[in-house]
Amino acid sequence: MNQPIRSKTCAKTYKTAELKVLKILNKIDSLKLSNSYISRLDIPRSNEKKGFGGSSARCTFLTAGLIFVLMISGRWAYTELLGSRSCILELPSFSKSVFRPPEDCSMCVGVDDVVRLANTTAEEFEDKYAYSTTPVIVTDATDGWKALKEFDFNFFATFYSRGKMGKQINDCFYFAYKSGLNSLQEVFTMDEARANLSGQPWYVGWSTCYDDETRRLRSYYNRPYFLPKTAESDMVDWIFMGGPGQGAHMHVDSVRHMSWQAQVRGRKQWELAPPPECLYTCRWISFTVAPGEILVVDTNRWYHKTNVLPGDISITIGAEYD
Ligand SMILES: O=C(O)CCC(=O)C(=O)O
Repeated sequence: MNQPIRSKTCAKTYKTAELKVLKILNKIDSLKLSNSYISRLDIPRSNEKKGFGGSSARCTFLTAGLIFVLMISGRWAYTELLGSRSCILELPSFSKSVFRPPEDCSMCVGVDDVVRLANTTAEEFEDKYAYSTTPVIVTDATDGWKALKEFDFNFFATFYSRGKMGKQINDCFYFAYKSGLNSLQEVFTMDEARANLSGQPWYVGWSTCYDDETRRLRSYYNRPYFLPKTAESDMVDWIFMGGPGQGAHMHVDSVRHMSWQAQVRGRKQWELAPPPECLYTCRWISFTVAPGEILVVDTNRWYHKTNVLPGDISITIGAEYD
């Protein structure tokens, strides 16, 4: 009898905690406080240790235990009964950020701004930045890219109207954000005024998932020259597109590797927030990426949100590298 009641309490505690953190982040955001002001705030820390003995700790422990048991039994059932090596239970993606291990705040202490670089080398980049948590913008890595001239809404509408894209090599990811557009098909059949950014605002993102799709898109841009020589990128690219005032909400990723993102059109503002456990020791960072610039940031560790600035449609293309 007790178990369901406890689980419900746990879920509620999580939801409340999550909402509180989001409220605080939104409040900080709406006050437009400078990074230096936020990091100087005298915030009482007497509650910091409470979590380890109180009901929230019990909830964490119980929920983690429950999930662990479910995963193990799911895996066992699948392997034994169906003879497969795949997992039967896929955790929802939000659980990855809820259950991520606490960060070591040395990842963000002293990282106060984005570094702007030009004329670097793959060796220097690998040495100093490729696998670090310092966000970097490389300003000279898209020279000669056809994408800069040719990518716009109509390019992608035509590109995705051609049907067959080869062999599927990955899951196809699509993010509607607040657009209400539920698929790429809906994106590319929206009315003309909206597509031209004079109707209801929209912003969407998606990953490539067919081999010819990625291959054909890659003929419009090159592998950034500064990536480490040995770094591989799989056949998956990410595209984000939409109008001013729109962007991705604050979140942290759970992808496998570091990634780069080239701003092909438009200007986009990024805000990076330290993980919640480092909010008192690290700063928020905010910067703008302009057309032709490439951003490299560890989105698995920095919480991040984006906002397209007034002007042109924003189109970015990027990929992970190992
Ligand atoms: O480019 C954007 O607007 C969002 C990118 C993002 O959220 C990501 O790469 O995880």
